[in-house]
Amino acid sequence: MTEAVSINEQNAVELTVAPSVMPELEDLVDLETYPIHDLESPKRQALVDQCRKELDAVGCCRIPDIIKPESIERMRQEVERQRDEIYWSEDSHNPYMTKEDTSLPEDHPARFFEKRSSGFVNSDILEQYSDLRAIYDNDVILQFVSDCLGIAPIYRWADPLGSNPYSIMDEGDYFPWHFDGNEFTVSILVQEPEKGGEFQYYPDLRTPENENLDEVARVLNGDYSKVHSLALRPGDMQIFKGRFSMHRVTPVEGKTSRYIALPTYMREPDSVNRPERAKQFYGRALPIHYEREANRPDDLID
Ligand SMILES: O=C(O)CCC(=O)C(=O)O
Ligand SMILES: [Fe+2]
Repeated sequence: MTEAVSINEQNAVELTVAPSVMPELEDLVDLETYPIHDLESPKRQALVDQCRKELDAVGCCRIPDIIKPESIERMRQEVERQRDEIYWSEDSHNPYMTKEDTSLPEDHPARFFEKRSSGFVNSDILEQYSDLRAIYDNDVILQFVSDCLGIAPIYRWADPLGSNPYSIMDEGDYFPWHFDGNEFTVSILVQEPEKGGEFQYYPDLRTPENENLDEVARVLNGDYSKVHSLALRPGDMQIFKGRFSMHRVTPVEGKTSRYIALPTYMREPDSVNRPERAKQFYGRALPIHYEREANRPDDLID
């Protein structure tokens, strides 16, 4: 067992000890309410049907209180222990996380830049017996997400930094409008801010065949008539299609930081973030990001 002292810059000093065994599925998920391990269970079938309906209707589904409070608390403590390892960045981004291209018309959405400030605990530094790692590695959960999406097979993302990070936002931090490099994301709020930090998204704004640039530009210019807002609560699990639904997180208000776990999934096993996106989000690009740059999941700008 390793002992770690961590200092939360905004709050108090906390002493917690990293877990010494890998949590099992029943330590992570409320299996009584949600028997996702029992493929024959009518309860599971009803839940999957409900999730599919929600995903079709509003591009996102929410499963309340599926992750056990003890697991949420262990994840919160893991983030606190990792506070010194958080990659913080302040940068300007367009929705595609590409560099400015001045050959494009000025009103092209790729020329719309907003300032982001936030941090990530990248997937490669999760602790050995991390609950987030356990959630991501669990095949029952993978199968469940696949069934909810109605897409099979799906794969865990091959990106070593972005596959299952924690996203961290302190007071005043803002995560601007963007599409993700991966197709599907499960989000699990680990610590709720006092105010703000609201997840907003436009369901299925683009498809692999259609960038829908005019509509993207309308949203960026402030037309939020088709934008949905998600009330995230610690313990809930959301499944959303971040590559196709443009989304953002509004500024966090108050001294309590917003922590969220973000396991991600793909329809194919090999592609990773483009190097530029890896640098902008996670602070560095690794050899794999350059080696696989030509290997894209679709022809979207990114
Ligand atoms: O913090 C969230 O809810 C989502 C963050 C996000 O969109 C991302 O990391 O790509
Ligand atoms: Fe995102």
